[in-house]
Amino acid sequence: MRSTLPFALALVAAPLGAQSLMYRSPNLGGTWVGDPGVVQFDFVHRFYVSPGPNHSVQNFPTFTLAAGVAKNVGIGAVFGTKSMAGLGRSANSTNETQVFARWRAWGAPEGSAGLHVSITPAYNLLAKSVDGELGVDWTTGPLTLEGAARYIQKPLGASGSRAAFGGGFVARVNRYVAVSADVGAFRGLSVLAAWSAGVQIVIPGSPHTFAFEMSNAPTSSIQGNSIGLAQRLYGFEFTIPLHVKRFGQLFHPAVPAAVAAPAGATIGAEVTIRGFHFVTDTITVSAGQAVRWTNADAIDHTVTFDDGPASAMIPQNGGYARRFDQPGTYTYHCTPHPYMKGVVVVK
Ligand SMILES: [Cu+2]
Repeated sequence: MRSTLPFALALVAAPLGAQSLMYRSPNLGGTWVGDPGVVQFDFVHRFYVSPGPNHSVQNFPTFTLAAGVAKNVGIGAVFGTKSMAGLGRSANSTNETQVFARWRAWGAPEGSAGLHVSITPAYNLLAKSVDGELGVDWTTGPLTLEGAARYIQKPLGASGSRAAFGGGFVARVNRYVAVSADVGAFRGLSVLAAWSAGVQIVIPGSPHTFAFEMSNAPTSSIQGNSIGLAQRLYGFEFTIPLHVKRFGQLFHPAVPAAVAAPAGATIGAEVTIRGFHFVTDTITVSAGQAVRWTNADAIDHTVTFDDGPASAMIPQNGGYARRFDQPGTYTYHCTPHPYMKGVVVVK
């Protein structure tokens, strides 16, 4: 094990920082901040089907692109094409862009138990308005309660700064499914409150989350999350974390880093991890020999033995080796994907 330990430590992967809909309802900005090196792309698509003979569909898409730039600090932009912020002095356009920064002032990363507080200063280019949101959420077990206090300098592009408030919850039914709802409204402005309800799912074996949503809010900016339409919109949201490091492989394909055999042992068998499988799921070696695993997937995996020893997260082209001195049957699995299983038989 002497030679595998430093190797394993060197491969401890960065946490899979990702914006997850399991901890945020559709119309609240939440308190998440992407990890440095992760670009977060969220796509909200809502639509309205008009009544009448032609049932024409109006689409209300909002794109969010954000990146972690330091620990607990992110920057980003929100772009919606069917904004109401253009009702004011910017009435010649409905394309709304909001740029923002986000500082997680309190709390551990998203999804952790306890209180989280984020401060989001923003500028709305359509309304020409300096906006901001103080987001708070509290997670305990399957429940996350959320609150938001917003400052909007020029609501809908009109002069006269206003406050807006929002609140909501997410209830996780199990690891993969949650339900949520929220409401947000301006104080002292005669526009409808924004509301939403959603069913969120984690796409198994991926860092992506997906939500089916019902709402009356046309965009997902700070202003958009505070204004409702008279119509009910249906749609979905999809979160896509992009790990910048992975794209480096387009230009500098990683050379397989062969793991040395543990001291005094020879490699008795090789196992490739590919397509969420240990390709040779049962292998046999002699006592005193080692087994070497190599990950051919773009996703990180682990080799975690039921009798204790475990690899760190193994990135693409990375590896792990373990020496077996005692005859027996050693079962193992992948920690992030427990359905990936394998057996080493030592004779
Ligand atoms: Cu895995």
